[in-house]
Amino acid sequence: MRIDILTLFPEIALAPLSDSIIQRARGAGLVDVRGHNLRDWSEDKHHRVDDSPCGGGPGMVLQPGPLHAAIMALKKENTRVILMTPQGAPLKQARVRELSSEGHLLIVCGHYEGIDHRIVETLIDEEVSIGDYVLTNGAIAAAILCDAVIRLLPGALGDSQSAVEESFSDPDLLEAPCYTRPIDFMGIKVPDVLLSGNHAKIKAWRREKAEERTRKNRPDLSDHA
Ligand code: 6GU
Repeated sequence: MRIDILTLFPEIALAPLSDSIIQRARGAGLVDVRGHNLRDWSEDKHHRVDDSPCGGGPGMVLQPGPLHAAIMALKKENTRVILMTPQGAPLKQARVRELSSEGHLLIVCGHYEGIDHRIVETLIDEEVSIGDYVLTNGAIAAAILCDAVIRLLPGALGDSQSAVEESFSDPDLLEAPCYTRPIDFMGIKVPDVLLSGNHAKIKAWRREKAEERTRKNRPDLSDHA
């Protein structure tokens, strides 16, 4: 897979992808990730890429010229062009899984108030948000999307089971609590059932705890009452 990230802050987007599991996946050649600075496509002598919003209001808007030139230079025949924006569709694991089988992603990062909408209409395939809160910088959101996609590439995870098992799990149910040694930590014991060796009982216990946790932390997910 190839991923290009177009942003005013390539180093912010790439920093979280330069260590640990993701760096290992990059080193193994599973993915080629590159950052590009939008300012490199500015025709302005001060490398300007933004201007004030038409109709008034606060903040600045990324101008269409540099974005158009950059996207046209970076996109190929098979490219999926994604805009990171809090106005996008909320990212879900199912979509991450679909994106992980694309050949080429071009991730465009919004900044300030957003990007000129003529670019959204003509060159962007989909707008993606990583959640209902506002970040200063779409490059942070781009790094998160990349991490989620790259860990699903075959061979990225050390224990290849992790991604497989997860892909069969219920998207409307959180995972059960987990424990490890020591069995007694500061007087708090690991639940006996997990030490019982009774796999049917363990499975039932995990289901019950998963539903309990989902009710508490994600009442918006389907009803586990
Ligand atoms: Cl994709 N960008 C920014 N700037 N803020 C966000 C976001 C994206 N998703 C949620 N908040």
